[in-house]
Amino acid sequence: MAPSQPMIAQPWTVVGEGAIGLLAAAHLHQAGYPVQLHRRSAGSFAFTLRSMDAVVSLSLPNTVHSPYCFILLPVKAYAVAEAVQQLQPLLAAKAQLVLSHNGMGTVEQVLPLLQPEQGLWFLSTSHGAYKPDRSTVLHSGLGQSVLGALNKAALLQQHNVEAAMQAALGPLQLQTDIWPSLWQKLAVNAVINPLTALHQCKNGELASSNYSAAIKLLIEEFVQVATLSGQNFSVGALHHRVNQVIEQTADNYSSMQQDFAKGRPSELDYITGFLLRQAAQHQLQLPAHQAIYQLLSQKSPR
Ligand code: KPL
Repeated sequence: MAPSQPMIAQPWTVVGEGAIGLLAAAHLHQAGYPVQLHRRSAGSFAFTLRSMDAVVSLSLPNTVHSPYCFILLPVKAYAVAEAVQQLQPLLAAKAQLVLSHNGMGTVEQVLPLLQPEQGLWFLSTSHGAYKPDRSTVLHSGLGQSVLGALNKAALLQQHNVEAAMQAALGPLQLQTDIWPSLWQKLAVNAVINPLTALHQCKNGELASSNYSAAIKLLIEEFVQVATLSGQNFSVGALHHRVNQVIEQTADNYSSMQQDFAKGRPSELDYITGFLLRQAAQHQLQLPAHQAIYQLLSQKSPR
């Protein structure tokens, strides 16, 4: 047997100071990876990570080293393309970029912004984290993640990216085709997020019979557009998954509920909006998703 290679922990740059990004950054740091944050304000960022079994305080430097070789970009879908445009001058020729957000439609925006040898990945996670204040991150729900390469240049660095993301947001499953997982997550988000944003309720309230008809319609329409887009799901299996997430996150407010409550931009255009754009390409109408999109669009800026 060949002697095993010593693992070299590659430096990672985490963009922003959102809860999931800081959770990942803290885990990478604990696993021995050099980590820096790329954020607007200068100076290092000190924060405390509280999880079920530990409290850790750490301070991470702000972008000391460039070009960046390994980058985790856990920013909201609507901010991804602009963030990549701004980062591009700082990226190494063979940089590996990992996107992680709700919704779909950013991969098509980002791929043309990359150079031929820059790799693109998507990580979808069910870890729950939030910031009760600016410098505290609460790891509120243990989850898992799936990771998939989105271009050929990513495959050349598979080992390094997979090992780091395992440390950051594991347990991690590497998928050769990440799209079915992203569509399944989209189904959950396209039901729970707009309904909770519209009715300003917790996820668990969707278990009430008041919402059964709306949930059924949204899932049926989702299956129609997914099928035309080459993704086959059964209504029953998606219903089961949506109910499971409603139950598991019953006490949470969805990210879109919170965005609307706080008057912030939301991922509506990358969740419901994405479905409507896909449907339009196939001359398909999605009346339930269309109605919820219109109601929410009137409520707040997207
Ligand atoms: O991903 C979520 C979100 O809030 O954005 C769900 C799964 C709906 C949990 O709330």
